[in-house]
Amino acid sequence: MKVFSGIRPSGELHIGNYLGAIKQWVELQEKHECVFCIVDFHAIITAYKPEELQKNILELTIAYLAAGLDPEKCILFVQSEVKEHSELAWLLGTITPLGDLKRMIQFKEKSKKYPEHASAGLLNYPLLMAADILLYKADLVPVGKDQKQHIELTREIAKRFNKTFGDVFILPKALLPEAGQKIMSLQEPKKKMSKTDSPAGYIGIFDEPEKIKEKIMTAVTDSGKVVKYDLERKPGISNLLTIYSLFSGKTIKILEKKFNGKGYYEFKMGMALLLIESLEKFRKKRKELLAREVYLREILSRGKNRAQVIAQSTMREVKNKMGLI
Ligand code: ATP
Ligand code: LTN
Repeated sequence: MKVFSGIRPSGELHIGNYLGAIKQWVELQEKHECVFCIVDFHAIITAYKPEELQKNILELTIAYLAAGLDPEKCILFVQSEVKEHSELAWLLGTITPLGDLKRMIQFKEKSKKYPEHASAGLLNYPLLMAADILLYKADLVPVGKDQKQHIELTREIAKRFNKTFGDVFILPKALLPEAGQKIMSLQEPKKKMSKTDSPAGYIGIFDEPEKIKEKIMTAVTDSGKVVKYDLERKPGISNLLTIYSLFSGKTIKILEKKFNGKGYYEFKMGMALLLIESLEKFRKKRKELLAREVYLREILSRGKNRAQVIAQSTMREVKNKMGLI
């Protein structure tokens, strides 16, 4: 099977990105042909600082490697370095109804949250994402739940292209983890944990122990005392239980039993210790990689060359079918 996925270099990677996406990528690279991208063209559709973008790209490369991606087992590259992505996005835009783009939840939410950035780029974002996936003829796209709708749209676009011009594209499927597909904010447990929200709402995979502890201890819960999974009435505790369970490998039922009769303080302290320990290997690896910029650039350059070969071959087919060459 072929696998493609990407993350925007728009800030620190958090445990939601890890549990929803990267953890699956690390497993998939063992058995499948995987391409993982740093989608910088997707990062510039909302406010960003040009002087920080290159640093964010390198930080995300470090995060990919620290979390376990192996450049010998998968292709790692930066989206804007393979120009076929924007070229295909343009072509796909010519066969995509405007209404399909306007009904995307991410477009609705982000244009409401940042009305000053409700640009054509934001509206067209899913076309670029579809191009990313279709160029590599990916069967599977491992992502968190928030991206499912974009992958369904990608399927529709691929179907429409194949029907109009002849078969080129594979119809991709979203691959969501069984648990952890939507980790919620620690401060607003009814909202998704997000790297562009306030840092108190997320735990960065490289956060220092003190910070992890502080964020967990101040995570919003409820006025009760019982550590019990109840999404409706206890969204904060339920979210913490999900995270605890995924990092410890213990089921939520077992955790409820373990903390039966103990208050939230003890539960949170246990969780802070677990996360500090679980994330330590990431912090350690990051420190090593920070000093190896040349090595990082080499990985991205090799990834770019490998990705380009695939992307150019698909573009030749696409242009041929569309009568462009
Ligand atoms: P931003 O705040 O910039 O929108 P984000 O935190 O939502 O960032 P993305 O770069 O949009 O992160 O997403 C990267 C990957 O992580 C995607 O596959 C996405 O589905 C997944 N993901 C993001 N947030 C979560 C979350 N809270 N829980 C599970 N998966 C998530
Ligand atoms: N839109 C995604 C990032 C993204 C992506 C992709 C994910 C861009 N291109 C291709 C999977 C496949 C997001 O906001 N997380």
